Amino acid sequence: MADTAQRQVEFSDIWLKKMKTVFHRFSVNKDGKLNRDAGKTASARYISSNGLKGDQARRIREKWQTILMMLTTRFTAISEEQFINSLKEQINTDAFRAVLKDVCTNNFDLINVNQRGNITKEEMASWCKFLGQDDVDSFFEALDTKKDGVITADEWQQAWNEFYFSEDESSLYNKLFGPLAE
Ligand SMILES: [Ca+2]
Repeated sequence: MADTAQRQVEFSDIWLKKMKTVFHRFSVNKDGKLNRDAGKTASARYISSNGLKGDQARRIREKWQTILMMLTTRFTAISEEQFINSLKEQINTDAFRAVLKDVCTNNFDLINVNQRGNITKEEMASWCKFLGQDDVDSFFEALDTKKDGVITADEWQQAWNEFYFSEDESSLYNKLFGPLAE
């Protein structure tokens, strides 16, 4: 498990499904595109469901925009096909892995609404709601590998590495972005 980040991705069916899932989870506007508008819609939804105001709301909006810009790389709007092709081109490069690490950090920061360093179960429940992930308890338990009741940045990074680089069909992390797309 420790060497996932070094593994070469071979674009298996399970991997393609996972990447499609990411696209569908973030392209919330249902226009078939991932773009900044999708970021605005998603952040508005997230801010409202967390009841955030002022600086907290502003921070969340900025995080969403950062994540969306990183996910769409050089495009302003990206289709599912472009998204998958762009991932195939880049996933096995060191440059992409560095960017992905940044996206992961931004995502951790986004979920960590209360900014206390670790993600609590309550914070994760909000994120699960966004993902359409019903079983918060088992999701949280799978992520909390050190079993201390919070998700640390390391645990989150580990989950992202497994999700993006593992092609194991039975990995606990396959549902990191919610139920898998078909
Ligand atoms: Ca933990």
